[in-house]
Amino acid sequence: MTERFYVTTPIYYINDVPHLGSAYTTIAADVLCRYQRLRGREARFLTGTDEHGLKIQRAAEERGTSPQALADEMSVKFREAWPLLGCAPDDFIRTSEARHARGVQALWRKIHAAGDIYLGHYQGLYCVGCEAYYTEKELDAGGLCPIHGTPAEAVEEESYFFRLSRYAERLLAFYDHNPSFVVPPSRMNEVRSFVRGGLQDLSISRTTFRWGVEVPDDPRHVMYVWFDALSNYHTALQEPEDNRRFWPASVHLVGKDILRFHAVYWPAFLMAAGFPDEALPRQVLAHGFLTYGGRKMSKSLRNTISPVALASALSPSVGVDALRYCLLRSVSFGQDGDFSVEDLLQRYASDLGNTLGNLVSRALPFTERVGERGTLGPLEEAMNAQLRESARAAAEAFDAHAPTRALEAIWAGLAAANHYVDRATPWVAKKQDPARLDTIVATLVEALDAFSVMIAPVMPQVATAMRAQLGLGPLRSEVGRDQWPFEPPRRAPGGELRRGKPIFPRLDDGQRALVLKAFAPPEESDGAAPAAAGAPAQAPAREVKPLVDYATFAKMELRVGTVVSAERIKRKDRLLSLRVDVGEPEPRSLVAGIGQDYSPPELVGRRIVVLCNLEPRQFAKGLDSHGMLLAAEDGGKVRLLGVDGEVAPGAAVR
Ligand code: ME8
Repeated sequence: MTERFYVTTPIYYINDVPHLGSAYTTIAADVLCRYQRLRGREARFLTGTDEHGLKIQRAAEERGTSPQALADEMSVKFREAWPLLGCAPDDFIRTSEARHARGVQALWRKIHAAGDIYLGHYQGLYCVGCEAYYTEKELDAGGLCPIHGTPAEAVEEESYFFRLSRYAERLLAFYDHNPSFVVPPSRMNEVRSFVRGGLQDLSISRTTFRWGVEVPDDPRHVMYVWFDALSNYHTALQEPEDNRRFWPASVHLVGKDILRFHAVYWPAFLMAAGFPDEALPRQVLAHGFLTYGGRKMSKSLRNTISPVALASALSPSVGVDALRYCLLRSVSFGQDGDFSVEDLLQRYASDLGNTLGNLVSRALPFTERVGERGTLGPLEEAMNAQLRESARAAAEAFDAHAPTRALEAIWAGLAAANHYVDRATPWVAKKQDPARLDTIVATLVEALDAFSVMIAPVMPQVATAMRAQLGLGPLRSEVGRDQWPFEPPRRAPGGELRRGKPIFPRLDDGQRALVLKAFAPPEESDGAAPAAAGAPAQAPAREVKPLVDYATFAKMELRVGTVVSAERIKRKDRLLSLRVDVGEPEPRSLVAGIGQDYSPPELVGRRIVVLCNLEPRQFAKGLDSHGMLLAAEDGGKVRLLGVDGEVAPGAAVR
């Protein structure tokens, strides 16, 4: 039995919606998993959300909500986004789940029992954006975090420490025996020199906030969010059903920003917990950053675009697959690269429309059934030789987790197939030599069958559409059955062909202009500063929610309310406590996170819209909100929804 395959993505922070950067990693993981399944391997793909830590606790406070409520609301956006991008993870883990807490506490206990966790005192600098400790040396001038450009905070508290210093030698020996543990190789060198530079013990618990997994036997402490988060890759295999047969992970896909956590801390934690070297993850693949308009796309910088919105603007039928293709083809996987909508449109028209789509359209108009293949001539042999080479090179590249190279190999084959059509001239054979036409069409049909398999990991929907035109059913993977077309698959004569509409509908100039305008990168204000919370709205991380039926909408009780009183809540800048008349005998108490945009006096007497049947929520002891007012948010600014004209409090809003 061949080895199982287990691929993971980072579990994403939930301080914003999924964007093209997180989609990039998730799509790559999906592609590698689909490829392995086509090769007949039993494969598993894990993603999820990283929900604990100070960053999330603060984000919740700012929004006037609890961390758990924020986590519930945001995690679902990730869970729902991935299928909309053609990704089919087998499991989605949330670090706030009980199954995860059980797993991570068990891991902690093992390391503690081995003597590698001790209680001490931490004093140092911490970037909440990264959830990471920094030394002064690592920070930019002025004590600023090199990634977020914000000041690192001084932290001083009792803390449990992990004896990372004990693992430097074993890690270096492990890297020597497993030189492809980190790829690309340049990143392996970085990791090696970091470890050679000496490892300090790592603070792995905090006492100054509560939003985390409790440390076993010491509930004053919650675990450091990275200890908690990294463990997800193993805890997810334990429950609800036992999937530990997939361990160790074949490849952890990560952005280069979080390489150290995965290539140093994670294997060290596992070593301390008693995992032998053979049971450590096989590979950490650190890919580069996608930039957009020249700057890193990230939630904290807020210059992101919604991949779901972009794909559907490009084409409702094949936009998702086209985006998957373009993300993996345009930027060599592992390197940094700029994403541009121009490039997406260009590749849609040329690589997809003119090369792949056109080959399908050129092969199918001559007959409705596959004819006798007959004897292949030199043109067919040459094309098939290139096809075999493409299949070999693409498999080698996918096996090496190099999807860009795999696509290049497949497109070399497609170019050869188009060249073959030019030279074989089926339109001439149709008039002069029907037997020859049968040979040409059969050869092309077999080649297209092979291409449909090769593109399937990246473009699963296009593969199915192509196969339908070839009269073939969708691909179904099966453990133990290798379907990779190292040899062009044979097609029996008589098989039906069902020529359909072009797979990649052409976009006219107007459609192209619309996509370009809607997804133009934000203008640089001064050429240097990252776009902060108020970034221009041209490229919104617009979230696309699934449709709801009217009955679901009608369950919401929306009413007009008049603000009777408003006051600030001590030590919570953003929160205001309001009493609002919604047509009931007593005004309702509401808590709203609008304190930075409205002062209490300007609210009194204002007519607003209130969701009255939202479950009450407690913000602090004695501070409950019985409903929610509606407001629009744009670039970090909040504006209240109002009512036009005289409307009595309590009037229904529909
Ligand atoms: O770091 N280009 O979560 P995160 C390419 N919770 N990839 C990008 C990207 C960009 N511009 N922006 C984000 C965390 N990514 C932790 C991980 S794992 C145990 C805990 C991708 O939401 C890339 O994979 O900040 C990066 O590593 C990840 O999103 C960071 O996601």
